[in-house]
Amino acid sequence: MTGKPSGVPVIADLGTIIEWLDQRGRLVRVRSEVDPVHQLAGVAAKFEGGPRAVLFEKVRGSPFPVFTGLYWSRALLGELFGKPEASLPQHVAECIRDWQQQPVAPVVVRTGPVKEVTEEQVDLAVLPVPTHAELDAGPYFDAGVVITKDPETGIRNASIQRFQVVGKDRLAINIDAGRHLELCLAKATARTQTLPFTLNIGVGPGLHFAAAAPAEAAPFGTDELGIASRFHGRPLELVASSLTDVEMVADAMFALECEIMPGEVHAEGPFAEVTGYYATVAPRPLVRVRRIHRRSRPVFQTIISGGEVFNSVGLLGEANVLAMLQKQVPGVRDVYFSHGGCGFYHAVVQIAQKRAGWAKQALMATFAAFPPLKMVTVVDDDVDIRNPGDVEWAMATRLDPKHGILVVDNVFGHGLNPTFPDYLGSKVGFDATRPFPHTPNFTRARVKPASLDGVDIDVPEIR
Ligand SMILES: Cc1cc2nc3c(=O)[nH]c(=O)nc-3n(C[C@H](O)[C@H](O)[C@H](O)COP(=O)(O)O)c2cc1C
Ligand SMILES: [Mn+2]
Repeated sequence: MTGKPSGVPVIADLGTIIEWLDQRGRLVRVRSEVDPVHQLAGVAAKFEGGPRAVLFEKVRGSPFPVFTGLYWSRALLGELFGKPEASLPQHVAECIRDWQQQPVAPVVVRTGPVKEVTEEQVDLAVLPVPTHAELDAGPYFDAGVVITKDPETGIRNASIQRFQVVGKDRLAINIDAGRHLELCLAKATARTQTLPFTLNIGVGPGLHFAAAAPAEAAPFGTDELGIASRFHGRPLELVASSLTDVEMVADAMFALECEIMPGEVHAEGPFAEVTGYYATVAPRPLVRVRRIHRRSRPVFQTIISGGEVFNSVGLLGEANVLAMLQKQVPGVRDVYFSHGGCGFYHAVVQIAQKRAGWAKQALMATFAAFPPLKMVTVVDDDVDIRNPGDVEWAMATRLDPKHGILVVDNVFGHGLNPTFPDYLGSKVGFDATRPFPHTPNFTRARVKPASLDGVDIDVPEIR
């Protein structure tokens, strides 16, 4: 990788991250040429969830390599951030809290690696944009950070959206209900203006997490790029665009200068989503790509829907729930968004109850802290919230279905979840904690821990 910024913390720059992974045996290198249509995703799927990310060195039809898998293992993420994996939500919550209390604004610098090359003409076909799942409508950008500005106030917003390639310089974008990008687009439309934005591809997890920070943590009107500054320990660097006043990320691998044309739409979908289902086909906003900037030897980043999204949207959701609960509900210890729950539909909350009724209080506060959640299960502090078997044990032995289940009807949820057509459905909370005060019949049986030091044991091979 040329153009590597010097003195930048590892997590700030994808090029440095790829070298770091390589040195530690955490990078699978696919040296043979792969087809970006289906084959790339099929090979990546073999490594999904494992301790290594994957670099595809040769991708048919493009001179640029493709990288995937940075987020599919919490063990890998924990090592990258230098934190035990179970403490990641707490670490993320602390960085966001520090940013809320003392924002560190990004700085605009004169130039950066992303400006090494500006393509003469916009032709999206030169980029190695993969087509992942069998029924996906075509190639998709799904790992780029969208930076735009509120057309009224000029305050920046950052987010991640999926984009289907629908022409040489055209994309169709999916903006879920309630996103800040939707608000910015509505404001631009009201002024009969286009909405300019930059699509920054190939960035580090500090910026990725900043963009994925939910609205509950980073309300509209705050420049959430500052969260990346907190993760990096120094201000995030941006560079000016050539066509509009919306900046690009100085250390990105690629930055596309784009605009959304108000009122213009194009069929978008199907696309294999994080739910394990295909997103529906519908007319969605059309985007014009006006200019492509890149490093001289860039790496394109893609995300296979699944574990990578569980550990980005999900981890950020966990961090927000944890921060809210620790303020509002005494005794809350930990939160986990289970992967069986698509990473952000089912929260498991651990509480050391101090008083009867607080487990239900935790249920309600959790739903309020992260609207996409559909299910919340609250367990005691002797239950391992990251072990689905242990959580089921608590439900099987401690949940009183008559009094411990809370159902809320007609409530806003995540539109990608097929049980929330048009973003409306029902949610369920399970209080799987012991009755308070605890009685001996709910004391968990345990064997006394024993040491194997100095014990002569013969464990045979199984034949
Ligand atoms: C890999 C990935 C893909 C995502 N795809 C979309 C998408 O297609 N549409 C969308 O509205 N949100 C998507 N999200 C979620 C938003 O980026 C996220 O909720 C973000 O906080 C929205 O920004 P906002 O709070 O400024 O509205 C995606 C998140 C990730 C991590
Ligand atoms: Mn926002």
